[in-house]
Amino acid sequence: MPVCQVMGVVNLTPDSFSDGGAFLSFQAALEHALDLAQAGADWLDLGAESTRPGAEPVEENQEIDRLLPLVEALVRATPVPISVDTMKPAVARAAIKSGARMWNDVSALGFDPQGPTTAAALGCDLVLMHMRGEPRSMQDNPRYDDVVGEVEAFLLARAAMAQAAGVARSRIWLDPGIGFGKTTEHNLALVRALPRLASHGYRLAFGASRKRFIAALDPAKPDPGQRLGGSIALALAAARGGAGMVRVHDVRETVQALRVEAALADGNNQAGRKG
Ligand code: HH2
Repeated sequence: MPVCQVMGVVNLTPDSFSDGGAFLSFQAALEHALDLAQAGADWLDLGAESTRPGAEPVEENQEIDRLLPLVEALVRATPVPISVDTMKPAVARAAIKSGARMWNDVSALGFDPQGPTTAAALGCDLVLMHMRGEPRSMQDNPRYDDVVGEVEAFLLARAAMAQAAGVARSRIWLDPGIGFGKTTEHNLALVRALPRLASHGYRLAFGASRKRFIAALDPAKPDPGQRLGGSIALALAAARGGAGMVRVHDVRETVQALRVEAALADGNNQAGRKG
């Protein structure tokens, strides 16, 4: 099985759905990020604007003020590369200048017309994620005729747009955007379709950790902190489906699950993941 990297989520937001407010202070966020690095994260994804359904937008300067001290401190404190989860080119630029190595854009360069040229100039890795609508309203009755075909066409079009602006194909990751304007059935269809999405030669990123549709599939309707089982099941399904990276909150447990999966798949427990 090919290597599936693990990206640890670090939210510097007061209102993220699973850990909102917990890591708002600089010190708490730094310690949390270093814990995730210690736990085996291949990437640390720092976000200062929540994208959960219904979330309110954050001003550009506020996002930069929240993020930059943490990017700078982490670049000094750990060799694990930093990703910045933002829709704003100016925020991505500031973070990359401070040492971050990936722009994770849930708007797939759709938020600001400067997005494609900024991404090309930065030369960093770039995650293009599918979202239907915008966070404030995206879960209001999302509809598709063919969710897999529409998400696939959108992602390929955004990748082509990025490449036309000068982003190297090898830098691009595509992400189906689990939970972003999708019902449980849509999410399940996209997980099943990962091999098809991976067939275009772009690397695939995938994020389902602790998301609401896990609770929708469990009669106990657990809170976000109690969705580890479903999160791991989805991370394994993603790895099997060809994802090159899973974005998760529970890094240690996910790394362990992926190691076991890789050992089973390859008959050699060094083959699937490093270490
Ligand atoms: N999901 C969230 C945020 N960013 N980025 C990518 N590439 N893929 C995802 O699935 C994805 C993402 C939502 O999760 P979280 O950051 O925990 O919550 P919030 O958006 O409330 O900060």
